[in-house]
Amino acid sequence: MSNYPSEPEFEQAYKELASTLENSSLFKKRPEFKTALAISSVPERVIQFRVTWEDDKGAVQFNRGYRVQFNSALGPYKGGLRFHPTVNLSILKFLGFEQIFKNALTGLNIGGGKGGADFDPKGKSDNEIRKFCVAFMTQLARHIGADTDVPAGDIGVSPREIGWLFGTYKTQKNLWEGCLTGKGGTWGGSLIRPEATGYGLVYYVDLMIKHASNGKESFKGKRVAISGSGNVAQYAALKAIELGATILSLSDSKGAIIAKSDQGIQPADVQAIAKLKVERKALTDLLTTSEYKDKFTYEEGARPWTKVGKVDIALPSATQNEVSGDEAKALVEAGAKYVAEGSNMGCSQDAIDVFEGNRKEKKGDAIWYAPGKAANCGGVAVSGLEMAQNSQRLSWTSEEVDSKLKGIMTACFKNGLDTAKEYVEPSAEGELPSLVAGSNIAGFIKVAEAMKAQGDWW
Ligand code: NDP
Ligand code: 8G0
Repeated sequence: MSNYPSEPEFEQAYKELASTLENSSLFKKRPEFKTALAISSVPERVIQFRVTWEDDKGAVQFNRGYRVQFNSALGPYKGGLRFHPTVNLSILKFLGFEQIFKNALTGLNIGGGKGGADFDPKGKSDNEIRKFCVAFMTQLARHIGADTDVPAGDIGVSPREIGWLFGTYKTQKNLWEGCLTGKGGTWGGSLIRPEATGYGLVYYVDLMIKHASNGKESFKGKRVAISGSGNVAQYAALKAIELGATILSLSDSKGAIIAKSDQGIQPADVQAIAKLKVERKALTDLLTTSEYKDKFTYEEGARPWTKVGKVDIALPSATQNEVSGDEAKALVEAGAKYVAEGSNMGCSQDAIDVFEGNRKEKKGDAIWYAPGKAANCGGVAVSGLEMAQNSQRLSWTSEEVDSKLKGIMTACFKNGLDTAKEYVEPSAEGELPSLVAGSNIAGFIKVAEAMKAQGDWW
């Protein structure tokens, strides 16, 4: 029976975490953690507000705005803002809930939150988007701050929107402080923040490959299917290409492009797509020229997973539930050995069950699944580094930030691996540890201990 009939996405995220804890030895060793789990599933605070703004015709428009301040045991609430017509409380609660444990896995002092609005930037002018950002922050400003809650971008919120939001906050509060991350590099943003999620994802998968192959293999020569064509997908593609991989696909909400040649999607193609996406256009707009028609086939309304042929690595990087159980089976059939979520809850529970089942059955030769909580934590980690730089009023070089990002991804991978070994009995010798169970347990223990110390449960 459902405890959250009107919040299916939140319920899915909660059950995914709870089931991995329940199927481990955690509650046998620490039965009191059951109370901590129940209490941590209720947000500390949920803020909902009305956003009215003026469109280019001078008419009034309105949207629903939200901020879910889920857990502040480890630090100020931290997590992105999503502007997308599908945004609702269930989606923001699932994102905020995952954010708590992901942020714990970064090893930095950041709590978990998420926010956004059911505003659709598509089909809006720059002027309308700016007006919306001003109206949104006019409401949100009273609830956030550098030591309270530090939002950032997410789907539909790029550095340009962060600029407009930041300017509104600063004007309203008369305060220049690190109240948002993902700011421009010349005015308080961290270098490498735009790249961080995609790069971090690839660094994480590189560690998976090296671990599973005993250091014999790397990204070199691997065939990689990627979904999405926004911030995460673009930088994951660029880093994987740099490490010698071939990118088979990218996609957007209308369909997928599949590379025709063995060379795959090239850096110049990714740059062209990045430019297109700043203009809020669809991938189909790219295919109006003969240059791109010769390079790619277009699969209308489809995700790439069943369209790419033989594949080694799958990186869902668009949105939640973008790999179904059947698509997971198709990926296994197509030879995929690694699946890592760039997107949050990119895989449906059915897909996770397929991957985890295969891992248990096939020991060393299995498909290995990494959850978003671990694999995409590089983005929020560099946001945490941006907060540290803002507090110190100085900026680190790209090399410094990139090297810290690599260190954080390595520690996160090792933490998930070691925690799985400690709390999950393998079904057979030689089985790869469950990164989903290990990462969930490691993140949860850290948060639960801090909550207990602060009197949130006893
Ligand atoms: P962007 O807005 O830059 O890009 C989103 C991409 O996903 C676009 O290609 C978009 O297509 C596609 N997309 C969005 N919604 C849907 C949908 N409902 N169905 C199909 N395709 C969709 O967002 P990001 O790249 O920043 O975020 C992608 C994912 O990664 C999200 O799940 C986000 O939460 C997660 N993430 C992001 C981090 C970051 O630092 N940005 C950090 C960690 C996770 P279209 O262009 O047609 O709209
Ligand atoms: O930097 C952030 O706080 C942020 C922004 C967008 C997404 C995420 C995430 O971890 O999902 C974090």
